[in-house]
Amino acid sequence: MRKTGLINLFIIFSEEIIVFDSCNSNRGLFKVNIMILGPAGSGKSLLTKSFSDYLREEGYNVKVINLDPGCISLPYDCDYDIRSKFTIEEIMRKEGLGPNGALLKAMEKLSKMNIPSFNADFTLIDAPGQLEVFIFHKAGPKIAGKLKNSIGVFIIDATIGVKDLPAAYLYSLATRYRLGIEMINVINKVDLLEEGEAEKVKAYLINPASQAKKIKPKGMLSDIYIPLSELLQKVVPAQRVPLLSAKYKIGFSELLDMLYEVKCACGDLT
Ligand SMILES: Nc1nc2c(ncn2[C@@H]2O[C@H](COP(=O)(O)OP(=O)(O)OP(=O)(O)O)[C@@H](O)[C@H]2O)c(=O)[nH]1
Ligand SMILES: [Mg+2]
Repeated sequence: MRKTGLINLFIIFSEEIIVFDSCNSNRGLFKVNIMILGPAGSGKSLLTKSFSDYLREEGYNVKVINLDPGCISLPYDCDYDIRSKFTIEEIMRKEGLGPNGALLKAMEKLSKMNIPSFNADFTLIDAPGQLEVFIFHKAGPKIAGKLKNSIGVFIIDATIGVKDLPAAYLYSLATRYRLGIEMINVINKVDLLEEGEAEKVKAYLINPASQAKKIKPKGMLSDIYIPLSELLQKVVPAQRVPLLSAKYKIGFSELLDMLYEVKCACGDLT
């Protein structure tokens, strides 16, 4: 049963049918691309699987795209898989390249291709495993630019710990800056944290400057931790941060709410 589906309006523009769902509640989300981004191993593929399952259980029409040409297996069935065009292994073999050279080549190829656009409420896009190659290569912004109406979900691995959060946060900022898309930061793998630790992580991300003073970092870190946290406070928009577990499907309704809020641009994300 769709969570908020009270009224559906069908509006026909030329060949396209646009469905506005429950227009009385700001939940008219339609045809949104969700790019699942994050460092290697942060849980992009598992989140793609479990969040797409969750959305389907909520009654949404969901499609899934895999843009990672380097993976061997995936935990979900996809509607479009870049590996049907090329894989890292193939490029390495055919072009005599090492893994990183093949990755660069793959990103170039990807930037020249058309990525399908589905008529679905949500299209989840599992980004390449080596995020740094994707975002720092010129292909990354090109690929993101092809995807209309997209929102990034940037995964921070909960196990990084509060002291190292500024580094993860900077990575998310760099990704947002390079790809030029709206971004929601999420913390994944909260099931692995001790009680109380998840709340500390969340408090830092919402209010880095004041939390940094409580953490009292030592050594070289102390010189940069507080100024860096103050800078983050200035440049990162105040936003609440869903605590997720892709493994146990925790925090998904908060993430869904935030996606709606970003899309309708009228929500308050704090
Ligand atoms: N405990 C726990 N493990 C998780 C969670 N999410 C992902 N994992 C595990 O983390 C590992 C990496 O998950 P993936 O989904 O492959 O991560 P990824 O970001 O797609 O990895 P690459 O594509 O290789 O960069 C796997 O062993 C997952 O089972 C979570 O919420 N909790
Ligand atoms: Mg993956």
